[in-house]
Amino acid sequence: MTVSSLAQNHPQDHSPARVVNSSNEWDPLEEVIVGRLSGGVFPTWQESMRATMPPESWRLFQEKGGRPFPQDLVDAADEELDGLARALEAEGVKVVRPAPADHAGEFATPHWRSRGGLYAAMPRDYLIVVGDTIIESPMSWRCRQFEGDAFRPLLKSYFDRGARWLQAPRPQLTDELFATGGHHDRWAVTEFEPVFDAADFMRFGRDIVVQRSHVTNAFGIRWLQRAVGSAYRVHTVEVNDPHAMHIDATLLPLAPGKLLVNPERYVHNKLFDGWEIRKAPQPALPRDWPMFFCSPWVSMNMLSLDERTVVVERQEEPMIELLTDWGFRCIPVDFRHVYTFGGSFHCVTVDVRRRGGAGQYLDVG
Ligand code: DAV
Repeated sequence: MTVSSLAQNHPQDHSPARVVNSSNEWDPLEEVIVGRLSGGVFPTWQESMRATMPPESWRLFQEKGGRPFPQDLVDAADEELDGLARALEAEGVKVVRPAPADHAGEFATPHWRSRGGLYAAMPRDYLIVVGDTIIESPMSWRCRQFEGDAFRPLLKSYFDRGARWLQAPRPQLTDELFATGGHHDRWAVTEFEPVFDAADFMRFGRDIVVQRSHVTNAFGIRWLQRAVGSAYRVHTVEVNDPHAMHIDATLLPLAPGKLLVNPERYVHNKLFDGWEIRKAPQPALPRDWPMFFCSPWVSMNMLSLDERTVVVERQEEPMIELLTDWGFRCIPVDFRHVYTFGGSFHCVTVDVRRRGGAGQYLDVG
């Protein structure tokens, strides 16, 4: 590639080190956002949640929407989030956090109202970095409509320092979007308007893999493809997950050629021809652990610091064994109390900057 074609690719780039720069899940991590749980409230119920949330949570959300989570659980999870931040800093990674916020405020649009927001604990659900661009998602849970506010100071600061900053069209989230009441054959969202959660996408350099889910429709996937442009190619993959919401407890690339998969959900795909695929071990979490939002498979929801180093939950011993055997160095961090709120290390982070560019890693024929 000539110098002039590089310049055309990045006309806005005035300095060699871009403040936002990440195209995959494994290049050396330099800066990361770590979420925060304090001020979080139970989500306000909407019918489309039935498709993804554990049945024990349905009544809880219906009754407690907008009210604070139990303080002792919040404190325990926030302590673990602080512990993750310290572990990352000890590895030389710059950690930034959203400011503490109160998510209890009611809000309404001309079409619907929500008893409150949710939290700023899972920035991966909301933000995706593609190259030098950071994108805010059009999330389909009404209670999450203003979740991005907690991250605005960070986004403005990245913009000031040269990042490209996009927000997907604000979704209306009217009833037309939701295919509930037995009228949907597969997904809880229709094609009324573009919606997605950023966590349904997984980045492999110039190729981005996405799953359709109960929060991500084909319209949303088309929007993201056009927003990132032809330098990137978005591939929709099939997964075996009737409750699909977020791809990062289904497949996780840990290094070029090394893909960790959920043995219950992964469906063979020729995109990964030439990759070594290993199955995640059964999660080690006790069956009676409170899980408001997700399955115990967040055991495989991990964060890579580089091609050899993975942050892993301290008590997931079978996972630590598998990773060590596969040649990785494990950084064990306590995180079970965060699991309760719907995610682990990948969900609670956004890798803002990794050292490296957008290579080609997948077999796209
Ligand atoms: O396994 O319930 C969790 C993914 C969270 N981002 C699951 C999906």
